[in-house]
Amino acid sequence: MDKRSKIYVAGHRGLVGSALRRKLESKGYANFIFRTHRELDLTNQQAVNEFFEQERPEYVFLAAAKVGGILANSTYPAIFIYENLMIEANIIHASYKYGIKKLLFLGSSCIYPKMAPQPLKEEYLLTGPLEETNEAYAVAKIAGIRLCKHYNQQYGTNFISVMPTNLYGPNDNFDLETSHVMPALVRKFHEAKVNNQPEVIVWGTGKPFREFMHVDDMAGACVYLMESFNADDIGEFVNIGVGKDITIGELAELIKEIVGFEGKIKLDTSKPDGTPQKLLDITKLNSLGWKARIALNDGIEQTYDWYQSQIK
Ligand code: GFB
Repeated sequence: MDKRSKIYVAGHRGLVGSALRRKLESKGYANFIFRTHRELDLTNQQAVNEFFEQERPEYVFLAAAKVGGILANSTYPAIFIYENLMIEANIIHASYKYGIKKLLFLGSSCIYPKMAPQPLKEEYLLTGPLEETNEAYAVAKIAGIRLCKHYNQQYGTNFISVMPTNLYGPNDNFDLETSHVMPALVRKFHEAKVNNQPEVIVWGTGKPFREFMHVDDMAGACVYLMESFNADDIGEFVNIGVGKDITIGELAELIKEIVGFEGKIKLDTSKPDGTPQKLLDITKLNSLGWKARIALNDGIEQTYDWYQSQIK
């Protein structure tokens, strides 16, 4: 990529897409194409083809996806599998058809088997059954990885896939029913503090482990990989994580402290735990020369500041 390259960031208003935009702009890239959901329905093949024909992007960051936390994933599996399959298939096929130079596809750490050994190495893909609460989303993301792999294989395209761990940061979804745990707990502890509530409800047993990465680190890794490597250098895909995880109980304690809530934490064990652990093995990423920089504590503080700035 050079600074004048025409870059399409699909999903530029979401958590990952907005971070990619910030990162690319800060590095001096200036020739972007963006479309809001309303302007372009990515599940519509004809609309996607017309958009590529008209705009002819050179580089594509495929950060558009139907995403959500554990409850949304398990409540709306048909929507999660359908929308994600359509978005991926349409953009990846159009990227091939209109001869783009390179594409980066974002998967998710939930693609790995539920009971795979930890940390999760890239080669564990498709070696066992998936976690039930997000199987629909995971199957769609696995299809995306394989679309990239097989288009590269058959058509000689240059489509890279990355598997991020659980991400958080500005522009996340803070809706309590559909969000991931990090934004949900930031909001719950904040509201409990300002309303002087005695307790905050945390779903599940608090025992599952999760690995959290600030989305600015994620965007840094994606831009670094797009600038420096081709699909042949990377292999089928590369994990993007920080190499450390904590339990949901520990996360709740940490957010409680950062927000300054003084009440109690109450577990709601009627809610699902999801997968017990999904710590990524980041040996490959490190060997490609990249490491995360943002400490969890600092990332949560920054996210909490951002959240407060939005609700004023
Ligand atoms: O982040 P999360 O919704 O999704 O939940 P996953 C992580 C853990 O936090 C689960 C617990 O054990 C939840 O039960 N948790 C505790 C909460 N309190 C809350 C709360 O208030 N809200 C939420 N949402 N969780 C997702 C997948 O799995 O990971 C997606 O659903 C995606 O497909 C994403 O892959 C990265 O980490 O379990």
